[in-house]
Amino acid sequence: MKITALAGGVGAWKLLLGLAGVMPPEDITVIANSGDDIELYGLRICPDIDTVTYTLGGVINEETGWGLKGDTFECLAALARYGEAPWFNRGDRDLATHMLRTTQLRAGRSLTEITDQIRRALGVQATIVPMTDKYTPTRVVSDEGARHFQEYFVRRRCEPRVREIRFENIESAEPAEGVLRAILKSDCVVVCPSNPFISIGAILAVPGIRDALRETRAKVIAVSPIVSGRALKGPAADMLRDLGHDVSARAVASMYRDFLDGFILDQTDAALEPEVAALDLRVLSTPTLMNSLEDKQRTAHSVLGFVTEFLES
Ligand code: FO1
Repeated sequence: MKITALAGGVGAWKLLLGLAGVMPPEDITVIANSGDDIELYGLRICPDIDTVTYTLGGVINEETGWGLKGDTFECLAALARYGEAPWFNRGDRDLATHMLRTTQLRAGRSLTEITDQIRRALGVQATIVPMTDKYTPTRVVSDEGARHFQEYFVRRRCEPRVREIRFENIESAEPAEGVLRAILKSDCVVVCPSNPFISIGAILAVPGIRDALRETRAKVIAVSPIVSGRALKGPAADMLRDLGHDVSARAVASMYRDFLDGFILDQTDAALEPEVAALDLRVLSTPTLMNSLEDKQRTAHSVLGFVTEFLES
């Protein structure tokens, strides 16, 4: 079975690790959000691409969900000695990724090519593609003005109330090479339990991607990023509230319903099944909290079981 996963943020890496452990990883294509990308000290940083790559390469820092396991921060300490106050903590080995990427971009290579080179170097068998090769940084508009997403997320710890989310230059962006084919040719598309506005929203905003999701013969299913009215990590719940949605898994299912075939709720939200089914979606409630590797693989098995049932019906 060929699976394409839409992934971004800290919600996705656990499910991806689970899937790569219960199916041939070479049958997985990950379309990674690149809206979180930022340029600092002249270097292009692609947090969600790196989180997916590091996760599937077995080198992710599992405590934080970003950066490299066991990395050091000597470069940041050296900058601080010069009076700098870096608020975005890049590890020393993580910097190597940013340096290689920036040099290759300047030499005219695409983000897609560079992402592929890095994942192969880390022994990742799954295919990883950015949603687009264009730099389309996400900006969060609050009463503090329009700030880069990372300023909102890291520097301001998601405190400002969100008024609007903008994806810079997204109108002229095109899906990266292989993105539409992955959506149209796979058996199943899994929307990972990522932030529906920031991570998944950015991917859906790339012209052509949402249409492909509506058109594909693949079964499209999403795993809820909201469990019992809360986001497990990150600002998804705050954003649902700030942007006028009710803070529930049903609200997320409703946001995706134009391209979704099925929705997976956490077992604690089983009571929402009728409301989600009323959106003309197939629905499954199952444990989706993923802490141990067994949890991750158990949830991945449930996703595959749900999809298989779908494909056979
Ligand atoms: N998140 C933080 O909360 N604090 C950081 O200092 C930080 C640094 C960082 C460096 C590289 C990287 O790839 C990710 C990093 N992140 C950090 C996480 C990042 O903000 C998130 O992974 C996503 O952008 C959220 O989806």
